Amino acid sequence: MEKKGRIIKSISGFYDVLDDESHELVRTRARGNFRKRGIKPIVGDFVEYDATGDLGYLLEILPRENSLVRPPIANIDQAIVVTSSVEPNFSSNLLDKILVNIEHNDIQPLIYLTKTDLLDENKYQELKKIMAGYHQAGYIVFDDEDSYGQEQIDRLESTFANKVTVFTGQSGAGKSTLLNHINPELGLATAAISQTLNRGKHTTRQVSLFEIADGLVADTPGFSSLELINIDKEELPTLFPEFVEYSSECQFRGCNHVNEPGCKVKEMLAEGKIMQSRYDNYLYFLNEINSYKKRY
Ligand SMILES: Nc1nc2c(ncn2[C@@H]2O[C@H](COP(=O)(O)OP(=O)(O)OP(=O)(O)O)[C@@H](O)[C@H]2O)c(=O)[nH]1
Ligand SMILES: [Mg+2]
Ligand SMILES: [Zn+2]
Repeated sequence: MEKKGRIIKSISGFYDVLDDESHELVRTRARGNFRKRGIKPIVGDFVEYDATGDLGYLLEILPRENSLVRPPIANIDQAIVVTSSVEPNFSSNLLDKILVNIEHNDIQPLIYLTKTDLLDENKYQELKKIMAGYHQAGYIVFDDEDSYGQEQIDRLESTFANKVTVFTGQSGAGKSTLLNHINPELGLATAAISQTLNRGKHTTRQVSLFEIADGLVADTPGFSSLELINIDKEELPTLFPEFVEYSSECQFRGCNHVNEPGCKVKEMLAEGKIMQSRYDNYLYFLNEINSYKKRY
């Protein structure tokens, strides 16, 4: 009998489907015809499946609204960008790159700062100023001095209802730790970062979705570095929300905000309304995109 549901876990060729109606978890396999058609089911996919025997079979993957490659997950509404203040050290370049990739996929990013307990008061205030810049740029920011204080956790959880939320960010940033604070029963594995490399140990190995606060939430494997995937130089300025806010007032339509006269974005930069670090990273990414072009 044909049923509908959503893949919430994928392990070595099996897909666990949460049934739309019964709300039960059904283990399924993909039929060979998926491979022939070049389709690989991923977590988050809405599917039609057949569940007559012990093991169900996926029949159809419904069209995806969006999908990420790293981690492989589909139909995502928002991403919590877990960002450590130290260990690994805060990098505005990496944060902006993550944000750009998320914006490119039409997913709403939220910034969550961790490990503030490892900062002295001056360093925390410095970072707090930077976070205020992100807030002004249009992002929702969680940057309390107590990274896992109940009030902030509650505020984060209140954004989950009726959405799929992914936790993303650098390995070792604290994604699994944050999820364990949200629900201690998850008991997700966490591990201290390598002190010699100042890098996480890639503790989380697979994507799975949990039902939390009336939504679905995914822990994902962290990364050490990131590329700008499928983003061209015309799209890049549209992935900085604060540039978009002013670009209609640039003298030239399609202004790249680099050398054009009458550029409102550069004017706002000069006035301190746009963060210098964001603009610098924008130029840096433009360069990077140009160098990809030469390589391929
Ligand atoms: N002092 C301190 N340590 C933290 C904080 N958050 C996380 N940690 C520690 O940082 C280390 C890495 O945390 P994880 O939760 O494993 O990081 P992750 O982002 O899930 O890493 P991957 O699974 O590798 O992507 C663990 O030892 C945590 O205990 C924090 O706010 N303060
Ligand atoms: Mg983890
Ligand atoms: Zn401009």
